Amino acid sequence: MALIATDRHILIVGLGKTGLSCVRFLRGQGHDVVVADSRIQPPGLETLQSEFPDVVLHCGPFNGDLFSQFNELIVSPGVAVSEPAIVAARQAGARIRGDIDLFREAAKAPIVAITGSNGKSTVTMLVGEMARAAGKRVAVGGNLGTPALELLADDIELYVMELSSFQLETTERLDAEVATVLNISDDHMDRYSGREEYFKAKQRIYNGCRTAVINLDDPLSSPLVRTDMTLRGFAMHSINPGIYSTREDDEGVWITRGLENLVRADTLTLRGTHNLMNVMAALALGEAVGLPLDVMVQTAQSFTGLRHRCQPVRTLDGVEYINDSKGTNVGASVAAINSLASERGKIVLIAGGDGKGADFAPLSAPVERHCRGVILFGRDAPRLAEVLTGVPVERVDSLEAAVKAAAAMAAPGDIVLLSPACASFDMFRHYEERGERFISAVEAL
Ligand code: UMA
Ligand code: ADP
Repeated sequence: MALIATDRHILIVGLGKTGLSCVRFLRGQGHDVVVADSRIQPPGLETLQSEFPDVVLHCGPFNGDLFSQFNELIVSPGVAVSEPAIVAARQAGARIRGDIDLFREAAKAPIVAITGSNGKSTVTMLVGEMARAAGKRVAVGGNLGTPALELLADDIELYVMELSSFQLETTERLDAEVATVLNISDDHMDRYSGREEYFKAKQRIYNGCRTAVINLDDPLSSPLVRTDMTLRGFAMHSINPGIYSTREDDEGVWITRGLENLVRADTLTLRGTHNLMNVMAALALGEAVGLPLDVMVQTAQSFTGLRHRCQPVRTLDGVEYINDSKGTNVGASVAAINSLASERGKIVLIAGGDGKGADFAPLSAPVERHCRGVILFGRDAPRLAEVLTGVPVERVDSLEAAVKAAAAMAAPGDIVLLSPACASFDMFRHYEERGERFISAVEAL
């Protein structure tokens, strides 16, 4: 396609998955673009050179003088907008935004937008499955893996998007049909100046939304600025007209809608209280885009969840091994421990890695209450040990050694839980690799 003459001088910052998707999209629209990546060998290098040999790429430390020559920067989620070169470009008058803004301008179908500290992927996948089961042509992606711009297609009837705080930071307006902040607990404190900045980034998901789905148990889930949006809610044990909640009777725990019992928790394949919240959120989101309730309930019952999220691996000598490698922050691991705690036995927790600057203190009470002991590994093991003083703690050098130590500590009826409360990047490529290594080590026992 011939390039169009325009007064937009666009710099794409980052050449990972997102950066490449932005090059493809903007070139597809006939725009000239330049790319910058602070890495010497960015992952999209070869693909860019073969697909767009004429696109100029600057690798290596960001340069404020270069950035300031552009009037529009499309910044990848892995790059903070507080980067001095980006700040310089902004001061020189550039518009700073991200791929989600471009996506929103081009998307012709309604958007279901999901953020929160934990549960995003589970809820996104579940809403996607519900929409598919209801016969909708649906595209599912965003932070989940497929960059937003790669989902765009004329025949799509619904977009279901997982959005991270990094993506929302550069999103001016989303105009989602329905949006939610599932919950807020500390994460990515190495990227933000504090909780407030992280929380404000998440809040941007509500900009221009028609309906907001809020977690009534978490005050930080509600929109700070309420325009003329409709509010729908979900909460544990709080029966109220119009909201999704839970109730316990002789038959067990139910998910309810208003006063009506909808589905019994023990008929869901997903385990744990946090997953009841996830199912309630998915039902409320689906309802807001007109998905039939019976189809949504059936889908929720058969939904088995994603790998590495409280995923049962095997039971050996009466001990169940569970892979929660996606438990990459404190809130996630607290939820996993509380959800899996039972009368039958105790939990032996395997934790550690890169804590991303988080405060680990909220782990201490649930660990003391529900854990037989903790096996720590990885970079922030010493910081974790400082707060986990109420139970026996062992330090090891590898995940394999952690699995062996946990097996030795566990008694029949116990659960060995890998839920690291940390990112994996100090020792693994990503959380998936950490989870697969855990599974192999458990299978080798
Ligand atoms: N990077 C540099 N220099 C650059 C650009 C990137 O060092 O110039 C580094 C970043 O710091 C980061 C890595 O490269 O460590 C990848 O960054 P990226 O922006 O190129 O990432 P993409 O490959 O485009 O993938 C991104 C999301 N990654 C991040 O937000 C870090 C993916 O989420 C997402 O699936 C993808 O877009 C498609 O939308 C991953 C993630 O870890 C799964 N997300 C975080 C999380 O879930 O906690 C937010
Ligand atoms: P995200 O995409 O936000 O990281 P996932 O659905 O992948 O969320 O789940 C990641 C981990 O977070 C799970 O393994 C579990 O430990 C925890 N988790 C999931 N849902 C919730 C929730 N609603 N509240 C708290 N923790 C949760």
